[in-house]
Amino acid sequence: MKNNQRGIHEMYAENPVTADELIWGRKVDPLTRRGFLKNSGLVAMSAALGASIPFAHLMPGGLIPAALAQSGEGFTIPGKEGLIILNDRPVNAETPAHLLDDEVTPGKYLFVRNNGTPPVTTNIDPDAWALEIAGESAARPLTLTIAELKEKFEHHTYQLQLECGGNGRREFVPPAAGNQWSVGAVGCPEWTGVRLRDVLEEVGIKDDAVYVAYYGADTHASGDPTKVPISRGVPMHKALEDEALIAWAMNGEDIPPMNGYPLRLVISGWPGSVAGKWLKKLVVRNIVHDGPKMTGTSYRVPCKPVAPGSVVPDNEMCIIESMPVKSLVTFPRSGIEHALGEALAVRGHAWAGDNAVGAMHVSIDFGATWQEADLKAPRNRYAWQRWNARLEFPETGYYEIWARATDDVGRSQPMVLPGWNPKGYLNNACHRIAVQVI
Ligand SMILES: Nc1nc2c(c(=O)[nH]1)N[C@H]1C(S)=C(S)[C@@H](COP(=O)(O)O)O[C@H]1N2
Ligand SMILES: [Mo]
Repeated sequence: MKNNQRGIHEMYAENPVTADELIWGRKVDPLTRRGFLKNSGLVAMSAALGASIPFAHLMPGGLIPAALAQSGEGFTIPGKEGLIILNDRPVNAETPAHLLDDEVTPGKYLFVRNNGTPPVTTNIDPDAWALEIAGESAARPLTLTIAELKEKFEHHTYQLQLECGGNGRREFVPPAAGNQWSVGAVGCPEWTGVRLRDVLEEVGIKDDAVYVAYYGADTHASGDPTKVPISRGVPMHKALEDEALIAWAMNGEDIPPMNGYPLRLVISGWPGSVAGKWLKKLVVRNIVHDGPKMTGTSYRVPCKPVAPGSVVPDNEMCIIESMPVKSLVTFPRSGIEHALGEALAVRGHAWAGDNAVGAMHVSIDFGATWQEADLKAPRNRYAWQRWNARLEFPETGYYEIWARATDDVGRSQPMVLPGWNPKGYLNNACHRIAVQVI
């Protein structure tokens, strides 16, 4: 069954329309995505899912059933539990959706995204760790130890979401190179540190400052000491926000080694790549920062929509800023059985980059009708928001629960893939889980 599932994935990744036809005999109009399951296909799909599909006539074409779309085996890496390893050199691991159910993401469940080789931090003295603040637009360059940071500046704690720009990459057609993240390169722990703004004020920001960027203690995967794996930044207005932190603690404890111990930048709402781990140096720049992974196709998307597979010239690529509105179903876990006649309590989180989430809806009929879910306010700006719904099913069979968030300016998650881009960023298509009603 495992190999079989991988086969289905590969086929859907190659071409969802032909996959549909080959596997289920479902003819799909590639333009409208309308597909019609003939009796034999319906029988085959029901057999694969182990139940009849009451809303089969509403099921869109070219979409692998959620019950078959779940990720594979769970692994463990030190300090982490149940994460799915996507790459071991460097280590990249995501969290299955049902392990993201906590209001505040515990360290063991926070995903890991490494661009290079993490530093060895087992023998360091965290208080002596030094952070240098320099750059052509820093008036009085300075080096501060963590002990000095803690002593000199006010401490702040916020719950801040962190999502990799490539979260959801796995669904793009044609596929994009890079870690094939499913839905779990996201989390929302609580971070404690000092405001980046307070430290920058101490250093002095020159009038020509436009960007603040980081360097970490990790090394390039090639082993070449002259190369930097990643060095990204944000414009001044983002760096000066209240919630932009230089943090030494996560959930009241040391930051886990793989998430940046002993010091990291946490800037929320934008791709996680702006949140430098193992923070060694900040630079205040008088130009848009040009470090590794700021240029080319890295964390940049076509400024205007392009056809899937397009080659986009460099000057038509724009740096990703706010992440789009998105949500997860974190309970129940996909694939559960549920008794007919009982309401099913469903819940998850929703977030919207620099915005707040304004509304949350769920569907059990492949998006034909939607029911409004209860949505809580965020604990603070940039914290994800809890949503809850109760669902009733009309008869036994296979269902998918689809979840759709809308941000506070009216933008909703799409039900199919949003704009294709060369590196497969910003996929905020609706999350869906499978439920068997018995
Ligand atoms: N020094 C350093 N900082 C980094 C990275 C890295 O590879 N090195 N990866 C970035 C990316 S792409 C993301 S999505 C987040 C991931 O944070 P996490 O591994 O703590 O989940 O860290 C960012 N900060
Ligand atoms: Mo990322």
